[in-house]
Amino acid sequence: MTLGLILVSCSQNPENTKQENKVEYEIGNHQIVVDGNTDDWKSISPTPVKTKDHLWFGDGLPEGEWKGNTDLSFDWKVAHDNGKLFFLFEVKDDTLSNFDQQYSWMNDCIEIYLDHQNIGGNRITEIGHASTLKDRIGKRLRGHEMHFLPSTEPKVFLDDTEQIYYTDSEQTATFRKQWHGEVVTTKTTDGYIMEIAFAMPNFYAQVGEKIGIDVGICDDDGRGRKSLLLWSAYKGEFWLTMDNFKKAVLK
Ligand SMILES: [Ca+2]
Ligand SMILES: [Ca+2]
Repeated sequence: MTLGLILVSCSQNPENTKQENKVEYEIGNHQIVVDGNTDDWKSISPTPVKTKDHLWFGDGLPEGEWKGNTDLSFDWKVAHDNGKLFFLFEVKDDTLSNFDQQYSWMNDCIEIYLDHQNIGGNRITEIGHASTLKDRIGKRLRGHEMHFLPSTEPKVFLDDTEQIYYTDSEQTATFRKQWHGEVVTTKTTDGYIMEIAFAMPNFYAQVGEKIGIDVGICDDDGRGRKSLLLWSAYKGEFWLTMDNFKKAVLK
């Protein structure tokens, strides 16, 4: 990974200062319909997140529980149009979650991390590894960690500093109403597909914007989360700091 070379310079980044570091990713303008049909994504190259290089081992996750790319791996795509961001996740997961775990991230769960202002730094103030989930409430500085459960009726979790991400406390209605959110899950023979689109309240997706972004997927095969694959492959506390998100420009 070349990412490490970029991180050092921005780890002390003061608040509200745009980072001018290297763009690693381009997000093109494409017209997408969120309907479970992936034909309109065909002209966009997939970004693969496969192999154990992407595994994250924090939070007590054991290294040996990931059994290979059929157990969990994914390709993802992203686009923008008319102020919105669009995502396609094509996931290989041999056993789908029952979605009965206490917290969203303990189920099969797609996670999108956005630093839409591209300012890096901590996403939540005064929070460390030892902080409780309740400690986060009301302390968001910037950016978002969003969760999407690929249940038959997808569940969306928008803001973990507004409420704890209990699986039965979804924010899907807010997502649809206030973020003009759209989300569709389709089961496949070896996993699932999710299409997601939204307009962030304080960000209009358009050509020239630079953002920080990372994506990850958790795997529950019946006994709670056993592995997590992260695009950036960053091994630290990715949910607290945005310094390690990849830099993308909207084209
Ligand atoms: Ca699996
Ligand atoms: Ca699973």
